[in-house]
Amino acid sequence: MPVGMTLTKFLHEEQRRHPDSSGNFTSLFSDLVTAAKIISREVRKAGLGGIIGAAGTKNVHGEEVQKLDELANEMFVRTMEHGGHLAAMASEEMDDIIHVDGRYPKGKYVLLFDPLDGSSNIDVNISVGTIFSILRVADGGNVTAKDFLKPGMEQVCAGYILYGSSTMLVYTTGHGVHGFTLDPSVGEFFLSHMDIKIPSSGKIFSINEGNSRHWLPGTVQYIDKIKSNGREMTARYVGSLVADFHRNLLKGGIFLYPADRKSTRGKLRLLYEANPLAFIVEQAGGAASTGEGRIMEVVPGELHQRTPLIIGSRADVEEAVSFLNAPVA
Ligand code: AHM
Ligand code: MG
Repeated sequence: MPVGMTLTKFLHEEQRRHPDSSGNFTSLFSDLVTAAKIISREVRKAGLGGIIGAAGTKNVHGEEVQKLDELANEMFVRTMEHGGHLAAMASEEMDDIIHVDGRYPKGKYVLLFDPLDGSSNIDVNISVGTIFSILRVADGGNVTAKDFLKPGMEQVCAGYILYGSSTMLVYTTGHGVHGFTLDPSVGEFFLSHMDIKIPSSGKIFSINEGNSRHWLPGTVQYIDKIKSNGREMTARYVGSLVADFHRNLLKGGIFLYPADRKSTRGKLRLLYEANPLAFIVEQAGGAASTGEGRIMEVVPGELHQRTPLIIGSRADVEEAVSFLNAPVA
């Protein structure tokens, strides 16, 4: 792996290697990296700024406090809107799509994002992250919510920024998955994980067992099986999808937020969470399923659609899906 390879340099080299990736895209991605650095800075000082608590409270200066997830949302929009490469955005935090302000030129991409995934973990200093997905649109001047309702296979780029023990950016444009770590003293992301491949199976399973009373029989049988078949599985569940996913991507294993009797369509959002992570995991050699089919092939019906998500090492996902689909005995 090349030493001292910055994300900016890597993006330019990728652009040269893959003639299908345009300069516009590289420039859009650079804006995104800037947004990532700004949010990372805010997350790092959240405990000092008094911005971890509920919105509507006042900080020591008597100013209105914004919750960190709302702040991250606003910073993402503000940093991205004037670059000239986006036609519109959609955020997990906002009901409707966000049109690029008329003062700025419109581009041919749309950006979907979850500004701060795992927001229930912010107050307790556990890793959170930003997840993003980029689609190309035919007519940037005339974008509607329908332009966002594309199956995951149409993503041109997806990634996440994890604000963990270090800040990492992991992304794919369909040419493998690469990870970069922010060196805060230099203010640059450096290549730290080149061409990430997820192990074909792993020992980790991640599921909220507190929901077990709502589970469908297939989920019960699958979890019973992996706990008792001598494979020495270990449970890990942080409750920030992006953190649980990242760990399993590097170590191998499976994450499940299946449909159950309480959340009949699952909990996680197809466009902001499942699709981008599905693109990444497939590029890393893994798999992502709704329990019935490939996540990347689901045709969305609405912006904030939920989906069951079973994602991780390919063999583990295939095994889980065979249980979830099994006829009830
Ligand atoms: P959020 O986007 O509002 O933070 O919600 C999504 C989060 C995921 O990060 C995480 O995997 C999941 O919700 C945890 O849900 P639960 O607490 O039901 O296990
Ligand atoms: Mg989320």
